[in-house]
Amino acid sequence: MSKDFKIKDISLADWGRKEIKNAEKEMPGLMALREKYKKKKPLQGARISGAVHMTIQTAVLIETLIELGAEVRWASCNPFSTQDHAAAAIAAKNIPVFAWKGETEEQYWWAIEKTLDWGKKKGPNLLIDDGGDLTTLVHEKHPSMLKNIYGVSEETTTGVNRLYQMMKNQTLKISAINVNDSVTKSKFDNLYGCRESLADGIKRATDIMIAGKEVVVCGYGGVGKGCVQSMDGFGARVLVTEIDPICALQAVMEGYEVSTLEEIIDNNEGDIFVTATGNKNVITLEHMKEMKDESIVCNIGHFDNEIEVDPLFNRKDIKRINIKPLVDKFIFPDGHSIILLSEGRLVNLGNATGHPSFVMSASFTNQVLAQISLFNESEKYEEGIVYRLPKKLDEEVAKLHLEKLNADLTELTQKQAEYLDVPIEGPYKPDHYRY
Ligand code: NAD
Ligand code: 9W4
Repeated sequence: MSKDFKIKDISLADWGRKEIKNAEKEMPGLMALREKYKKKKPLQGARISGAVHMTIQTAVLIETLIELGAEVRWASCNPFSTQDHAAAAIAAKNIPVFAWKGETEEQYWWAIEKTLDWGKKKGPNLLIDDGGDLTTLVHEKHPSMLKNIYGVSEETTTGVNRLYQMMKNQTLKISAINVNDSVTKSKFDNLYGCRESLADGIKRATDIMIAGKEVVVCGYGGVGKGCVQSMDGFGARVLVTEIDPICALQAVMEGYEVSTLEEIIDNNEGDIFVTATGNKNVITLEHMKEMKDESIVCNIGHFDNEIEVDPLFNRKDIKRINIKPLVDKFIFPDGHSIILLSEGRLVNLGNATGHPSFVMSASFTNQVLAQISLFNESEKYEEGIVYRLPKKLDEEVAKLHLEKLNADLTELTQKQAEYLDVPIEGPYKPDHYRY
C-alpha cells in the first residue's frame, strides 16, 4: 500500500510517541472519554477531516477520535505550527496526516485538500476546524461534499467569527458547533493557559528573574488577568493599562496600579511590557524609543499587530542584534535598547510551546463531545446554524477533569435542588451566568 501521509521525517516518530505518552497523563478529559466509550464506539462510521495545529496534544485528540471509532484525515491549520515529531508519530501509526513545520502557502492548501480526499468514500461526514480555512475550502471548492457532512466543530475565535458571518449571510450550509465559547475552553485558553505560558516564554527567551521587576500588562481581559496573576505570583510589581472602565476597576480592586503607557514610561517605570489586548498598535515606536534601557517587550494577545515592529526591523537608524531565534535587541540612536521577543508575535508560542497539555485537554474534550453530538444527535442541529455546546456538556468536561485533580464534588440534595430551581444532575446555572 502506498503511504497516505506527508510529514517532515518519520525517524522522529519514537520521540513523538514518548511525548504523546507523557501528554496523555495530562489530558484526563480525553483519556476519560476513551475509557467511557471504548465499547460503545460512538464515532463508528465517522469520517473526520481535521485541520488543527498538528502538535503533541492534537495527536492525543486524533487518537481519541480513532479509539471512539472514527477514521480521520488531518492537516495543520497554520503552516508553521506543526511539531514534526508529533506528525511523525501519527504517520507511523498509518494515520493519514499531511503536515510539516514551514509549509509554503501552496503546500498548506494542498495539505488541507488532502484531508478531504477520502477516495471512493466520497468525502468526510464531520469536520474539525481551527480558524475556518477547512470549512471555507469545503464550501467554496467542494460544495458537493456538504450534503454528507453532519457538521463542523470550530476551535477558535477567528473561526467562530467566520461561522457567524456565514450564518448571517446564509452561506453556511452545514451545522456548526462553536467550541470556543464553552466555559471550559475559553477560561483555560485565555486565563489558565496564559497564566502558565507567559512566564515560560519570557524565561526561555531571556532567563530573566521576574521577582522584583516592574511588569506592565496592557489589557486586563481573560489573557491579561492570567498574565498579571502569573507575574504577581513571581514577585513582580505589576502595572496595568486598560481602556475599559469595568476591567480597569477590576484590576484596581485586585490591588494593581492602573495607568497609561505614556505615564509609566515617562516615570521611567517598567522592565517588562506585555500586550494582551486583541487590539492593534498598543505599543508604538514612540513608546519603545522612551523605554528604559534593556526593557523586554512582548505580546501574548492578537497574533501579530499589538506591537509596532515594522520600524524596528526597517529603519536604518535602529540597529538590530539577533541574540537567538526570536530574541532580538534593537539599539536606538540615543544608545538605549529594547529586547523584543518572538518578533512581536505570540511569545508563549514563539519562545515556548504554548499551553500545557491540561489546557488543551479541556478544549479538545469539548471538541470530542461536539463531534459525538453532531454525529449521533443530528436531529438537534439545523443546517446553517451555529450552536454552542449545551451547558450540561460544559459541566461534563469540567467533571472529567476534576476526577484527575482529586476533587470531590458536593451533590445537591433534592430539597436544595428544588430551592435553587435547578435539576439535581445539572445544568446548575442559567445561560446568562458569567463565570
Ligand atoms: P478580552 O477582550 O477579554 O481582553 C482584552 C482587553 O484589552 C479588554 O479588556 C480591552 O478593554 C483591553 N484593551 C483593548 N485595547 C486596549 C488598549 N489599547 N490598551 C489597553 N487595553 C486595551 O480578550 P482576551 O480573551 O483577553 O484575549 C486577548 C487577545 O489574546 C485576543 O487577541 C486573543 O485572541 C488572544 N489570545 C491569545 C492566547 C495565546 O495563547 N497567546 C490565548 C487566548 C487568547
Ligand atoms: N503555533 C505557531 C508556532 C510557530 C509559528 C510567519 C515565520 C497555536 C495554538 C496551539 O499558532 C501556533 N511561527 C510562525 S506562526 C506560528 C504559529 N511564523 C509566522 O513567519 C514564523 C499554535 C494550540 N496548542 C498549544 O498551545 C499547545 N498545544 C497545542 O496544540 C498550538 C500552536
